[in-house]
Amino acid sequence: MSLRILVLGGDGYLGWPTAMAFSRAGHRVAVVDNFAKRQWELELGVQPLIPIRTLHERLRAWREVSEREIEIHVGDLTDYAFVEAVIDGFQPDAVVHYGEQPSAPFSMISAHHAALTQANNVIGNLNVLFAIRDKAPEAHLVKLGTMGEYGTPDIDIEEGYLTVQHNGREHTFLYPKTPGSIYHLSKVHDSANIHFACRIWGLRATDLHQGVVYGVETDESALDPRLATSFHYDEVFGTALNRFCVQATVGHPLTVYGKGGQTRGYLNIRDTIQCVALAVANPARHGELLVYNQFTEQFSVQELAGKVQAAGRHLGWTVNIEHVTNPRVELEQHYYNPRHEKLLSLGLRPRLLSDELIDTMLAKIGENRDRVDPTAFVQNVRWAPATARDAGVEARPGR
Ligand code: USQ
Repeated sequence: MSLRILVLGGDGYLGWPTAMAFSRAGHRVAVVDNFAKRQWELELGVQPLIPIRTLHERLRAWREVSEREIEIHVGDLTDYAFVEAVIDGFQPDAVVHYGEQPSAPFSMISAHHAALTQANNVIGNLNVLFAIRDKAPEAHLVKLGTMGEYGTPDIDIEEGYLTVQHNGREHTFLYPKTPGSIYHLSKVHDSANIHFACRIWGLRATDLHQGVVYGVETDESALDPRLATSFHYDEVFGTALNRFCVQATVGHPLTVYGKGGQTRGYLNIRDTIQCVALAVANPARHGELLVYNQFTEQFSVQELAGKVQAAGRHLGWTVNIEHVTNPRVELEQHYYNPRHEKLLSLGLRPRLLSDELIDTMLAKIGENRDRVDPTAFVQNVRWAPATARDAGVEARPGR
């Protein structure tokens, strides 16, 4: 069945390949973006590894390659009139919402960047909720949240909810959140607002608590160089494995923060596309908020660096691992046991991180090695002044 799918943040690392995948699968797709991310890249002086065409050029290339059309709406999600007009006009069956400031370090640069992140993300998401309520109440919201909303609690992490027994009674709550950055907090606020919209207005939504994504290309982006997606390796927008692969390629030591025991859930960019497609194909009912933990396997940072080091050595490269001072405030050794069964039960077939997969990434990155700017690896964003970091605030529970 062909659906009408609106992809918010359709110019981004994940939004653009998602739009192409839905279009290729025969759905009618429209993308929304205001190119804010491109502006933030200019502000910080960083660029994606592979040259990225303008969105209009990519849409023309997509039309040529696939003989399919993707609609475009340029505007800001924090502008309610714009959001309402797009949702009213397109009447989506599903709204896939990636349209947020996506970087934890970016949100920690200054008060301005923190406020920008929370205002952009929280207000944009609120506008989407109101516009769905008033103009397309049948639409299913598929929202990209993050595993980082949970933080690293000392108990198992459930998928979205936790049932609490208290004084002989029992209630199921959204799982308690202890996020580690202002960015991750913005997603916690989003989750609470989405939960509210489902409980009070009867909206239908799926909140995907996604882990750290890696990978350079998808089936669709690989069809033509003009369709490449925005792959970052800088400290602010690059994620761990992507950064390590680029660092290995240019002979820069792998920047493991602190002890490297920080463990997170990871998934391949192709699995992001698969998970979002599964969420769209299995919509929530009215009044229901489905929450899935969207990752396929977990690694410590040190384990990841070790895998990249081994792959590099296999190619005859010298790859050193450097334990640099952790710019973040986070536990470097901790319990981590998040469940992630729901997407598997919907049919997710994970593409796990194999040596071949790292080799493929290294080869693709190698084609663009001349474009790597090593000064982008370290941008000195600090989570807290040294005095506050030394106080060990992350580990201390309240009284
Ligand atoms: N890390 C290093 N060295 C580096 C970069 C990162 O040791 O050079 C460590 C970090 O300290 C952290 C872990 O690797 O412990 C992951 O960091 P990351 O930068 O790959 O990911 P993170 O900041 O958590 O954010 C990314 C995406 C974000 C998404 C999130 C999913 O940028 O949009 O929400 O992954 S999750 O981590 O599950 O919250």
